Amino acid sequence: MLRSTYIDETVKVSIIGFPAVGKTTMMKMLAKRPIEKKYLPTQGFDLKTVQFGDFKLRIWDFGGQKNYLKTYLKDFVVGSDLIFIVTDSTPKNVLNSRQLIDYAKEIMGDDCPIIAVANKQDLCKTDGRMDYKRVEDLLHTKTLGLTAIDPEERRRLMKTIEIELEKVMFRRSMKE
Ligand SMILES: Nc1nc2c(ncn2[C@@H]2O[C@H](COP(=O)(O)OP(=O)(O)OP(=O)(O)O)[C@@H](O)[C@H]2O)c(=O)[nH]1
Ligand SMILES: [Mg+2]
Repeated sequence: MLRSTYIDETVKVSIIGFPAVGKTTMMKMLAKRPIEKKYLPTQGFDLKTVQFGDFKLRIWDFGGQKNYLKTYLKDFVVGSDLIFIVTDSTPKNVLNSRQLIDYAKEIMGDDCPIIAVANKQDLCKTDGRMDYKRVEDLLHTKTLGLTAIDPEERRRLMKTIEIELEKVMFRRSMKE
């Protein structure tokens, strides 16, 4: 487990993506909340705190509808230490998600790692969704394959966060 020099060092994690790709489901997985399969679109954004070793992860789950992305993204993504861009792994959604990656980069510069999530990997075999490697090739961004409705996958997601946190801590120590 990654340790910090500070107790409860706070890290801001933003989860961004178009509607119904699985952002809230991913947030629930992280927060170890029961996963509800019924789709309830997030209005605005939702915020949860998850303790992870010495770290407090402040997780921002942004509603994917256009008006919310427009209204909230610019002001509230600022200060992120790590950004997840979630896709549902369909070709159309993945290609559209490029603009979100560009937008996040525009807001954050090179200061903040951006990880793409190829979600709904459970559906790859049935409906032509792309595997995470293909998504990674299209997005030119480090990509994690995920099935957010499967709580067994939490450990893998946390491992990715842990690796990124090491980089965040390194960057912070350089700034001190
Ligand atoms: N099969 C499958 N369904 C998933 C997966 N992840 C999420 N879903 C389903 O996709 C639907 C939308 O999930 P949400 O997490 O609410 O989507 P969202 O990205 O938060 O949507 P907005 O809040 O509208 O932006 C729900 O019915 C989830 O159960 C997955 O990995 N596989
Ligand atoms: Mg949501």
